[in-house]
Amino acid sequence: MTQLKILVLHGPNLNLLGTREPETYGSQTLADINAELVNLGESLGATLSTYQSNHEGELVDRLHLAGADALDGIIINPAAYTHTSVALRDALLAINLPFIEVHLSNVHQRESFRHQSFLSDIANGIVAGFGNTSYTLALRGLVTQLQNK
Ligand code: CA2
Repeated sequence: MTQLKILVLHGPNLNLLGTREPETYGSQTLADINAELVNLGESLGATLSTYQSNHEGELVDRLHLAGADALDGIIINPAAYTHTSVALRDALLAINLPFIEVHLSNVHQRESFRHQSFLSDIANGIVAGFGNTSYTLALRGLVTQLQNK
């Protein structure tokens, strides 16, 4: 079986993971999370690339590259842009790649503005509320979906 190519995208402020608000977002750093995902990807037959930006347009640009590179799928924690970004929605629609929306926290237990997502209805799956494990669950789920295509 050929190696799957998956992009993991992290939105604004996630570069602060492990340095602030551990009660909400856990104590692992973004580098820890990425390393765990790359290792898990290897064992599942997937090559991962990871990218974080605090800027909406940079995330859109990275999605366009993913579309041009013929990646197999995307895992995205859009962070606050989940609740605001028509631009990310349009980019994901434009590249037409399967993606999983990930959240560390259970957004539905939090403020009502976090209950709305501009991405959920076009995602292949959503994982929220498991801390860092949300990402590994999303990776396992995406790889399973891609292998069963
Ligand atoms: O639960 C999630 O993963 C979120 O996507 C995180 C976003 C939030 O706006 C979404 O509603 C839910 C916020 C990310 C902020 O990350 C920080 C990490 C450490 C310290 C402070 C912020």
